[in-house]
Amino acid sequence: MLRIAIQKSGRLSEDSLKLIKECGISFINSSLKLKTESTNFPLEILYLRDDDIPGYVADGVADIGIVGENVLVEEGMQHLAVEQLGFSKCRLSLAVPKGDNYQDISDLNGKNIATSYPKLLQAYLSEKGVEAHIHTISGSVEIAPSIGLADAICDIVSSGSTLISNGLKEVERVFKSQAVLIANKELSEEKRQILEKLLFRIHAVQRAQR
Ligand code: PRT
Ligand code: ZN
Repeated sequence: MLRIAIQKSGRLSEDSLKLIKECGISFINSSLKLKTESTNFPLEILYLRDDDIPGYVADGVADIGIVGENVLVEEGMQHLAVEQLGFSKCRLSLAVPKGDNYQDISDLNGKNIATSYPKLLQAYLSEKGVEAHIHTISGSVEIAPSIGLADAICDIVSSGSTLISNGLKEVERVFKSQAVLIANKELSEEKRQILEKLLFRIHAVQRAQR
């Protein structure tokens, strides 16, 4: 039996479940349960917060998982990645108030930047030779400039409408992300064979969608 961790409820949940179903794997879907077992494939599903998934897979509590690359790389767990899944595409971007006369990244020297992704942001700023003050906050990042907490933000963007409605404009793309399948590094031979079967089916689903 292979154990997969997917997000319990959020932007990855629906497409993660859809992929598993498209692989021909059936299970009883109850939103109240934290664990379900497939009725026709040796797979058990654990429903977790997305942030906890890389750690659980690294520790072997779950064998495999589905998580956004943004969370995976921020947590320093990119070595667990097995396969990009092509959904939940988004980007981590820097944004400033729309009235700012922003020229280039050097404008951020000495500025306060609010983000939930301090490591990804720091790596980007270091690469560009910019020194800024990073304020790590866990949510509602977009309101930080309007309440005087920061001069700029670094947050996940997909359509861009959240930035617009908070009077911000996107000025730099820091990281491109999509959902990724991750796996524990020390799977037993039996589990590795189940993973191979699952990957075979995932590839078939991906081919059919092209
Ligand atoms: O509760 P849990 O911890 O499990 O979930 P969460 O709230 O931390 O994550 P969730 O469900 O919001 O996102 C899960 C993953 O989906 C993220 O880690 C990304 O990989 C991916 N993803 C894709 C997104 C978005 N698109 C997205 N638009 N994650 C967040 N957003 C947010 C963003 O933070 C901003 O507030 O949506 C807003 C921007 O959207 P637009 O369309 O207005 O630009
Ligand atoms: Zn989360």
